[in-house]
Parts: sequence; C-alpha cells; structure tokens
Amino acid sequence: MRAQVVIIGGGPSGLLLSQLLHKKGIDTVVLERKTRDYVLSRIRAGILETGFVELMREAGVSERMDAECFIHDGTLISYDNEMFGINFVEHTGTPVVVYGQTEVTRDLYDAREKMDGKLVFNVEDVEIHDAQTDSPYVTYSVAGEESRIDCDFVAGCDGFHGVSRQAIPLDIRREYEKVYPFGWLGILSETPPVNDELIYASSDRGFALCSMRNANLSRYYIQCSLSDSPDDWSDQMFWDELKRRIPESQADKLITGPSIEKSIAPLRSFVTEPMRWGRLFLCGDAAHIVPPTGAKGLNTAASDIYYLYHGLVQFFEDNDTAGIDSYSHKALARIWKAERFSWWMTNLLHRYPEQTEFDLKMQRADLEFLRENKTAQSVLAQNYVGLPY
Ligand code: RFL
Ligand code: PHB
Repeated sequence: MRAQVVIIGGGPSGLLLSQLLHKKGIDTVVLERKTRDYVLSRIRAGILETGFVELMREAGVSERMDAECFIHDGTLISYDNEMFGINFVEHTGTPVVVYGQTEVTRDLYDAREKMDGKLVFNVEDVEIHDAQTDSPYVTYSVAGEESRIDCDFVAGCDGFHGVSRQAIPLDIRREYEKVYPFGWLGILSETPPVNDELIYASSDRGFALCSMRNANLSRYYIQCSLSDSPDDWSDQMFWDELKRRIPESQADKLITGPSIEKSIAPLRSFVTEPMRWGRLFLCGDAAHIVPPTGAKGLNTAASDIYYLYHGLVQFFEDNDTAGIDSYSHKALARIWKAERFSWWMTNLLHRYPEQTEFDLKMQRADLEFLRENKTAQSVLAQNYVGLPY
C-alpha cells in the first residue's frame, strides 16, 4: 500500500490532520491501536479555543459543533468563599467554546468514514522505518497479519504512550518533564451544571473544577492523591468533598446524581524537542503534555496540526519545504507558552503536600492580585482563549 501521509493514532490530532489533508486532495492512512468505540469512551477535554473551532470549520466538520456547543464569555475563580469572574470577551474580544472532545472525535470519525477515509483499527507493532530518507515506510500488523505502507511523510499523533516519539534517537531527542504530586478525580453526571460558567476552585482541602458538557451533563473534578483509585470514592463521598471545596452559594445549589463515568488522571508537564526528525513529525500528546488546569492539551494539539497541515500543503502544492522546515520551531514556540500557563494555573490553585505557610501566603497573594487587578485578569484571559497561531 502507498499513501502520501501515514498518520499514527486516531485520536483528535490524527483525525483532524487526516480530514484537513483530505480536503486538499492529499491522501492519508490513519493507524489506530484501539477501536473507534474505545477511543470514544475516553472522557477528556471540554474547552475549545476559537483557533480549534476554526480548524474544525476548515475541515468541514463543524455543523453539529456550531449547533450544539455553548459559548462561554468568561470563567469563575473561587478561593474559600470568595468568587470572582474573569470576562474573556471584555479583555480579548474572544470567548471559548464548550464542546466535548468525545463529540469532536465522533464528528471527525463520521466525516472520515463518510468520505471513505482509510482508517485501520486494532493495529499492533507499529514501526516507522527510514524516517531520515525521502522514502519512509511504516509496518504494522492486525490480527497477526503484517502490512507495509510506503509514504512521503509520517505524522506521529499517537499520544503520550505511542511509539512515534520513541522512534527519534535518544541522542537527538531531549525531554523536559514535571510530574505533579496529585491527580484529578473526575466524574460525569446527568445533572444540570451548578453554574453557567466553569468554576476553578482553590480551597484548603485542594482544588476542584465545576465544568459541563451540556444543559444536563456535568463534569466535575477534585484534586486527589496519586495513590487513590476511583473505587475508593463512592459518588456520595465525591459530592460531599466537592461541596466542601466550592463556595457555599454554589454548594447549596449543586444538584447531585449518580456518576456515569469516574476516572483519575495524573498531572504532568512534558515537552519533547525537536518535534521533527527527517520525515517524521510529532503532533499533540505524542510531543507534549500539560496538566489540564488551563484546558490547553487538545488546543495545543490543534496548533500543531495547523502548522503541519499548512506545511504539508505547501510541500505538495508548491514543492516548497519552508513550512515543514519551520514546523518544530513554530509549534514549540507556542507550546512552551501554553506549558507555562498550565503550570502557573496548576500552582495557583492546587494544594501541594510539602507546601509551607509561606507558600500558602504566596498563593493567596497571587489569587487576591488576580481578583483585584484587571491587567492580571487580561493576562489570564489572553492565555485561556489561546495565543495566536
Ligand atoms: P490522544 O487523544 O491520546 O490520541 C492518541 C491516539 O493514538 C492511539 N495510539 C496508537 N495508535 C497506533 N499505534 C500506536 N502504537 C498507538 N499508541 C497510541 C491511541 O489509542 C489514541 O487513540 O492524543 P491526541 O490526538 O494528540 O489528543 C490530545 C488530547 O487527547 C489531550 O491533549 C486532551 O484530552 C487534554 N485535555 C484537555 N485538553 C484541552 O484542550 N482542554 C481541556 O479541557 C482538557 N481537559 C484533558 C482534559 C485531558 C484529560 N485527561 C484524562 C488526561 C481533561 C482530562 C481529565
Ligand atoms: C472539562 O470540562 O473536562 C475541563 C474543563 C476545563 C479544564 C479541564 C477540563 O481546565
């Protein structure tokens, strides 16, 4: 088999790239380790920057998103019983969009299948060969049967645990990592959201986040210990703890119900450099991870896809390598700023095991400054709605 671009990983990064390239007449094959249903069962991101939304429109897959999404003009931040709002539109002219990653991925799968896109599920033993030559190829097997695809380029969109990053030799690859000493326990429940806007809550008992998917589907998170397992937390325990971490005015009106999903995500900051090796390009979680506090993970994946998509189109249409040559540099310049923002938001709002009284005072001063100072709010707003591509 032959394809112009082999895309490893059928998560949002890989599917979006495939769909965008397809619209430009560039053919791709997407290799996914799991099944479509498995990928769609993972509950992840909820907030999209407008840059992401624009890419979905360009890919021709925005119809349902445009009809069903919620537009959020701002967010709420609380500490103890204090709560204040930051209006994104006032500061930046731009809102954010609430539309779940599950729905984004479903829309992309539907579009790819409608257009007879080549998607191979249940692949195993994916290997990238000759990435440093002009004729790379990828081998893989499905149910024990081996296949080979010759191609011009390979896009490694296979997430943090994928094989693409590992294909870059260790003497070239440099990795930067920070692992946080806590996780997020998240639940999804068929209940109305407690507030029209998201609430990022700092409290003596740790961080909490009130988010949503639609008018009757809420997503809540609480900071938890890394040794916890979701089974340690009954629904009742979760709701009780959440209520202790958000302002009383919100706890009093919180509507609870049975969870329909419950999981724990560890928090990590991670970047690998460079993001290109020969004809292999890394995109999304394969190259970088942010803690979810700034809602930046999927959105940084989207900016990678934007740069790579334009670079590949420039190559295939004009035989010009300028876009792909600057890919790693451009993508990393934006990613490091999103890493900084996510790290800062995490530090601002979470309780750390080794935190001293002094550290707590610093955190409180930072929160009070943010509450009182419009310039500080503007800085948060600019980062939250997304820095320009
Ligand atoms: P994914 O989604 O991990 O997809 C990678 C795909 O590659 C497949 N794969 C392989 N396929 C073939 N061969 C192999 N060897 C393979 N190895 C792996 C996997 O099965 C998978 O299908 O990466 P992608 O596409 O780069 O997308 C990244 C996003 O998923 C991620 O950044 C976000 O979910 C992060 N994130 C958030 N991002 C936001 O922008 N806004 C948010 O509000 C937000 N909230 C979150 C989040 C992530 C969370 N968790 C669980 C980590 C909230 C949470 C709780
Ligand atoms: C979510 O709704 O899952 C969500 C929202 C905002 C975040 C992280 C996760 O910062």
